[in-house]
Amino acid sequence: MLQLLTPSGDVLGEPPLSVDLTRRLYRAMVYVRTFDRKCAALQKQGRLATYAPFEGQEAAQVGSAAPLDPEDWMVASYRDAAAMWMQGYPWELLIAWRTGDERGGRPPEHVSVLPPSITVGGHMLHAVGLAWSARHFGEERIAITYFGDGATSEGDFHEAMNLAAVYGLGVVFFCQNNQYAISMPRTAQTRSETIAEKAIAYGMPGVQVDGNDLFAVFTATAEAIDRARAGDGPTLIEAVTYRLGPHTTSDDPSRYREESEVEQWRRRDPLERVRIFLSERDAWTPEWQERLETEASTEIERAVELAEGMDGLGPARIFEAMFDELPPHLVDQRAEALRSVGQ
Ligand SMILES: Cc1ncc(C[n+]2csc(CCOP(=O)(O)OP(=O)(O)O)c2C)c(N)n1
Repeated sequence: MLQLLTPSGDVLGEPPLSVDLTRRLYRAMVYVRTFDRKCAALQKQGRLATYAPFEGQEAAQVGSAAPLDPEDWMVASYRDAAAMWMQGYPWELLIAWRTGDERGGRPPEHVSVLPPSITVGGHMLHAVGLAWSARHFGEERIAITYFGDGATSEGDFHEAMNLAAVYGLGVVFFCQNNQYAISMPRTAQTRSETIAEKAIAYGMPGVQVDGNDLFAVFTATAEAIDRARAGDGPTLIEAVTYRLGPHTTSDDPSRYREESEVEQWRRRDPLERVRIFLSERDAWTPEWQERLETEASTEIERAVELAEGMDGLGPARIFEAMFDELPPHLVDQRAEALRSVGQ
């Protein structure tokens, strides 16, 4: 497993990133953690439908999205708001989507990110299609797709990996092995010793990295992106990490894992080791931390206001997208939905 920055903040070898870039990525990790905690709180207040937290996975998402070019495609899932934000998806749309507002699933024109997939694994094929299309149109852009350890059991994962390898497409398959697919532990998910080794069967490079290590994630992903852009085909990256929170806000993880395990992973906090690294180079102070947290909170609060301030669509909207002429049972359902809100 590739590790370049240990949990105690020691660098193994030369630091792959400048202090300045490390500071910028640390700032991004503080921002996404603020977003994550804010969303979990909003859900408790009934302001979000449900929420899938990513605390513990900040280095995996920020470190892998950082080396992308702005026009590179990103195809991710419900837990990947941090990576999506890094690639230009606005906070307010990430929030609106989580309130159940379909407009949150439509990124601005210039943002090369697909709406998040809830269907586990299905979206990896879309990334392959986008890379194929880029090749067809002679574009430089590559595609990265994010998925969990559980998604590797889906047929779609195998189809996507095989097609990308056979055609030598520019795809980075980025698996966040956060140890659980809801309550199913990684060890029960596959008999493979690692997820990275699955790459061998498809004839592509597979790399396992410490997913809580910003430097290792950045380095491995940057290499995979370079390879994809050079026309040398896809790569599978397994980022070994941990979901510190519940699967979603409606899950009780104490039913399937021990608190001691969570504590063990808290000691491998992806932000803490970068903080130590910066601190030892006089590039972090408590005042800067405080300022970052305040700025992040203000920015996210503003996004919440924007998301909540969007005009209400009303329940009739959900009946408008599919049919030109509604079938009779949906006419009845629409009437019932409108009655329920007094319209
Ligand atoms: C095709 C499909 N099957 C089942 C589900 C229900 N489901 C939602 S999340 C999840 C677990 C996914 O685990 P993993 O891929 O490891 O990602 P994580 O949630 O840990 O990020 C399941 C089974 C779904 N959304 N889609």
